[in-house]
Amino acid sequence: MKLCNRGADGHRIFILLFLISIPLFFIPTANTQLLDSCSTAADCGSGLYCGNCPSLGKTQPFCTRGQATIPTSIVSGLPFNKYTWLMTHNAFSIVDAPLLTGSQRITFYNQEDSVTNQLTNGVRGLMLDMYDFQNDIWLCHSFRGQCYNFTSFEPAINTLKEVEAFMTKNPSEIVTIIIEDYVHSPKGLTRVFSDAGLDKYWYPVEKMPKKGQNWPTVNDMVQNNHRLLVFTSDSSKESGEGIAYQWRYMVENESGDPGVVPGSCSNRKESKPLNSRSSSLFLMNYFPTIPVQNEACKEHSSPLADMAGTCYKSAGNVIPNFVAVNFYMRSDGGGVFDVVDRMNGQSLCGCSTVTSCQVSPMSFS
Ligand SMILES: *[C@@H]1O[C@H](CO)[C@@H](O)[C@H](O)[C@H]1NC(C)=O
Ligand SMILES: CC(=O)N[C@H]1CO[C@H](CO)[C@@H](O)[C@@H]1O
Repeated sequence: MKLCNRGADGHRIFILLFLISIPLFFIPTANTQLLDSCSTAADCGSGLYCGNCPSLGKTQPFCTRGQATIPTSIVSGLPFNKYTWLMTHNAFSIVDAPLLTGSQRITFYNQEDSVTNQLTNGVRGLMLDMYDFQNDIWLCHSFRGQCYNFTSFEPAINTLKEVEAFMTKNPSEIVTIIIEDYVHSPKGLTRVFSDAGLDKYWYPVEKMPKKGQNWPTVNDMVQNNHRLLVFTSDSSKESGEGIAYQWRYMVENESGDPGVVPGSCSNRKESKPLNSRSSSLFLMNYFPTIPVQNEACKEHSSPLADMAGTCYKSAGNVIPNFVAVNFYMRSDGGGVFDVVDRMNGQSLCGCSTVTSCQVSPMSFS
């Protein structure tokens, strides 16, 4: 039997909050709803921000979703691989990031807010490109396996410390990091993660399911403090440093432009076929090769929902565990947040969206 809450959309809750707020604040215009017009985020209700989408002909700013639902706060106790998480592609490649080497940067940007803000908004997966640079490990959006001043962002430890601070403050949250790994300095990655204080949350590679079995439940992972999953694209790091080689644990369909062709969802060449059952995690890439801020809201509207259906079929009816996007907050309303909620609803309780699932008695917040 399906246990879905009937009519449990934000609507009723909003009206309730609205009615409560009137006597308290006497501001009848407060708590503007999704899609209402706005001039700043303060005009919009909680979890919303003030966005726009000129590429869909919407010239006036309006309230759009800006925060993910944390699925474990509604349904807990299931294996980690039953959940879908929002992931930011090149989480570090942030518009307006300071120029630490003094050189102008010549590269593409993929996000607009800090990693701390991304995590606070419910992003639980970060894609980071790591390089040897200036006798340290840096995050760079570069090419040919080498970082230059003009493609550099910041020392990796800065971002990893943001992750550490978030995980320490939020002891029941699980975070996944996927490294595009160009680091050759011996034990360089091991050192930077441990210097950031992240080794205490490390999920041991020897405990990762290797034959497509279920992962432990999210509750077990939290109880054991195995809350940080790190994957590298460099296969030698698994035996060398105990860092999981991504392609042993995960299938991934094609990224970049081939990943956004409607009706097609092919695996990228490093990945096993999407319908392979020998990996229990599935990452769905959904971003064009060249990121364009003003186009992202269009990409995150109906084409994303359609693609989610296509990839679900290609993967043999498996729902993605990670949906990786650029400019994650951009949408024409619900965006990637709604898509992830629908995926979680389907896989966690068989309901149309996760907010319709009945709260499980064992839920932790
Ligand atoms: C890169 O930046 C550093 C300062 O951080 C500077 O010392 C170095 O000369 C720069 N390299 C080039 C090639 O501009
Ligand atoms: C190798 C593999 O699994 N490829 C599949 C990727 O998805 C498309 C459908 O979108 C299938 O046709 C391929 O077989």
